[in-house]
Amino acid sequence: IEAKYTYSTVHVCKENGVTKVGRGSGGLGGLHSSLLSPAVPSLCPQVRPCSTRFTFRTGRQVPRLGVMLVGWGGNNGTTVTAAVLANRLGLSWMTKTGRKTANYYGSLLQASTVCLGTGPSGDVYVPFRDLLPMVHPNDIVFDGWDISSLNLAEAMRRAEVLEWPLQEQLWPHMEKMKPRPSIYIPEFIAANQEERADNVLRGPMAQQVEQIRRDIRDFKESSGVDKVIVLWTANTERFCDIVPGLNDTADNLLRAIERGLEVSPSTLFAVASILEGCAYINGSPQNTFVPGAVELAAQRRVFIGGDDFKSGQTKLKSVLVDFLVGAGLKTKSIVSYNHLGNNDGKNLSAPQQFRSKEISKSNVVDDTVQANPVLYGPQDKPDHCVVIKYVPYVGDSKRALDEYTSEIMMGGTNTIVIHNTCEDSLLASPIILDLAILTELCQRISFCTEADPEFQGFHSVLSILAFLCKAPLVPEGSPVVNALFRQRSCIENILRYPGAPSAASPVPAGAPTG
Ligand code: NAI
Ligand code: DG6
Repeated sequence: IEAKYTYSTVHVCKENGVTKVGRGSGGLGGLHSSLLSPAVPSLCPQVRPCSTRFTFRTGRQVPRLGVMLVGWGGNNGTTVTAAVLANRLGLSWMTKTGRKTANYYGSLLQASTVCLGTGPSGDVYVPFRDLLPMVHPNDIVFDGWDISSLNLAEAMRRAEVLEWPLQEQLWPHMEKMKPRPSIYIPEFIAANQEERADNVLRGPMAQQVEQIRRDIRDFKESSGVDKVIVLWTANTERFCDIVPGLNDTADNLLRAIERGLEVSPSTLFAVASILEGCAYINGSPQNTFVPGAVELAAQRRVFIGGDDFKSGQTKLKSVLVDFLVGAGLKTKSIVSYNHLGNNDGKNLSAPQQFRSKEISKSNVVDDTVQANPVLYGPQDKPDHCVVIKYVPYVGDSKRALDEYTSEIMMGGTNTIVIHNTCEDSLLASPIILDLAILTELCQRISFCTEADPEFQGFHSVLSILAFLCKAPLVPEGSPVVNALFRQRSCIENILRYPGAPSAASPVPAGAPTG
């Protein structure tokens, strides 16, 4: 599909002498700065509308997609696998409130719509999934690794997420699935995880990475999938230090692996995936993407994305603070309290792993606050406190309590309190599917501009995934956008314009382009 699109922006030349690329009207959202020209020095303040003519090409051939999950035997890993199977098999099951049927609620691509335009009878909405040819989640083939050896049926029961009548129907399908042995370096996750680590690789670090690469190739061959995407949904790790000579460049990182120096399992998986040419997504908060891993992905032109699924409390925060500050109210304090009783909560009860999550949950309002110098001075930002407590009894049913206090007119205050309860893994699972499907689609999109007529793919750091991530990874020098609806516009526009047929290449009748 070939489509032309004119992206309109406003270049603002500030008095400090730096011209910044402004926001486009209905443009490419958070992706704009990775696609367009960098800052240009200038002396006089001026505002200048500009436009760039893009030509997008999207391959129509939807591949058979394989997704390998690191942490396959965890709550998210088992739940997403079970959900896809249940949808594929068209399962339904009884609960005390009636019969439930498998669905993909919570998936941006499968369960939300886009306004395509206006027709004779008003606005026309289409599902996101119909904008461009993309993988259907029912067709995804799963595989993966876990440090715990339980088969997926046993692991699903351990997770205590799905209703028992559904588990019974899924059991014969899931018990055949067994996680591959994984890389386990105990110091990166909580000590309380050791008891489940009975399925681990041994030997020198470089050999373990080689084994992961062999696993990827083996899965591809044995399952017959065309493409593999690897996604980390294993335990939250502690942050690792960025050390010159160790992980600051691709070469140094590869050398560190050869020498068995300090490299986290999530980074080792990233390196193995990139070397196999497979996109790698990090669903947890830790800094998997050390500079050496980012450089390696750029060198190999492999997509990477992350960090940390944006599922519940943070998703709401990235809407609410955008609303409050956008409405001219000065949010002064945000207190976010969580308690949960699943294995994620158990792992996060250790201080270093909690710290990783605290960082990714806390930075989510920074850009919104910085964007409003009327309310906030350069050093001024809301107090932001994040608490997570482990309460085994509540299992995967996470409770999140939030208090937002804002200064309103003439010294008044406004306090909003929110109580949010739901199964954490049922929020994360559709996000996992969207991350994989969007990433695969991006692998089939290329673009050029009049100034740069050679077709190229998106930047290897896939910032279009920001909607789905708490701490979006963006190309160096690009602004981080946390506000949820700006992030959604980015995806919408990226999908809308490459799918719009141009006069030069009309879409054949019946082509699934929307
Ligand atoms: P979980 O603890 O149930 O699952 C993690 C799995 O990873 C476990 O089965 C564990 O044995 C395995 N594991 C640990 N280290 C491993 C390694 N090196 N290699 C392979 N497997 C390994 O946790 P859950 O609830 O599935 O969450 C997974 C991750 O996703 C966590 O980091 C969590 O913070 C993150 N996350 C979860 C969200 C949610 O809504 N459920 C939202 C945002 C992030
Ligand atoms: C405690 O908050 C556990 C965490 O893993 C979160 O449940 C998870 O990161 C989801 O967080 P949020 O803020 O998107 O609901």
